[in-house]
Amino acid sequence: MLMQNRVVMLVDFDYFFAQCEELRNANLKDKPVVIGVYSGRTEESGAVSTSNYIARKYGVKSGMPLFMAKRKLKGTEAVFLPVDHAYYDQISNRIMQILRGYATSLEQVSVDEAYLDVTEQVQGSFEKTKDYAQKIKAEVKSRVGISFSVGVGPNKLVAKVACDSQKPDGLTVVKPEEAKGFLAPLPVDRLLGVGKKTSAKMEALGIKKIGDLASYDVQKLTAVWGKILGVYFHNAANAVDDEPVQEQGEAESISRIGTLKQDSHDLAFVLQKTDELTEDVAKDVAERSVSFKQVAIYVVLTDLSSKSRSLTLEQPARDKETIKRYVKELLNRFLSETQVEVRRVGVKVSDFSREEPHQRQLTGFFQTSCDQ
Ligand code: DCP
Ligand code: CA
Ligand code: CA
Repeated sequence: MLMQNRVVMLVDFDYFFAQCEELRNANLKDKPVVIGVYSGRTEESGAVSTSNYIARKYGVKSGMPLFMAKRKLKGTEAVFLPVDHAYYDQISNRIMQILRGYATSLEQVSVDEAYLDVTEQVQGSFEKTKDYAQKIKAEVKSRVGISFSVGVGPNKLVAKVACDSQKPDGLTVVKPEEAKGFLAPLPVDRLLGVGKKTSAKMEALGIKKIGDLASYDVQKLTAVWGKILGVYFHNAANAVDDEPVQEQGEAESISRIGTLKQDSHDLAFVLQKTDELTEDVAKDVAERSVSFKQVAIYVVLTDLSSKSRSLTLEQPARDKETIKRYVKELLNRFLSETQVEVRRVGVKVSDFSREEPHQRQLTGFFQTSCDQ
């Protein structure tokens, strides 16, 4: 089979966790913002998850201890915030959903990264990809408010390196005939799978740049790293990568979590909040056109302990009322087991399938009959 010229895009959201925080609090935008993972041992202990580009100018980096980031930002108006994964997942899902509409296949590789195969959409033309990428950027910016960087190439490997070469809000297009030349001057560790150890070993062999690796004898590479890895390095350096953009299965769950206006042990009061959350969960379910078989609640109590309860339905469902009914049942049971008040509460559906729920055909039947 003749391999058609592919057009592959990598989308990587800019300073993602920090940008999400800026989105819900515009006051942060002109200040250094650091998102921290607090280990909980002392108030200060923990590491930097990410930071906005203002904080990066002061030398703040992901993985750095928080006390060090604080030291670097001393005297500034820096804001430190704890990670809020549920919120970032929510934003990520919304963007991924939009991106899906622009590609034949989408492969999500992390919360803030996805490969898109857009060959058909741009008719295999790299000339058209710049406008196409701009259009996607503009739509995500206006609908969600998040900016991202894009790399376009003839395969995933080149798209990834292209994306990394210009951030934030970058757009880098590398045509097939430019790919080898684009990679050649870059250090070998820019290739996926070449870490510190490997690059040190390569340097000892006189291989520093990707170009050095591309022209290095492949037999010698396999002698050192074995056949699979040796051939991979050789191909990668030569911009050869046939890995398809592969849809992963459905995301495991859709959830929302929120804080009650006041701590409470009252079922009706807590239900007001979960009903509100269920509205959003149900919207996502409808948008993704999936059915779920599991409904769960997540509860954070005033003593900060957290609990979850779930139940499995006999038939897959996709409607809001089903979620509300089972959330009520789960909450009712839960509240009767504890005296402690609830502080935060979450709703989650999971165990997805795409099959139409049994009832829908019936409901559809009744609706059409009534309309007539
Ligand atoms: N992350 C983390 N710890 C790390 C690296 C990343 O918790 N050591 C999290 C926070 C990031 C998110 O993953 O927001 C995505 O990671 P990226 O490496 O893509 O970094 P950013 O999106 O923050 O910044 P960039 O603009 O460089 O992509
Ligand atoms: Ca990113
Ligand atoms: Ca990333």
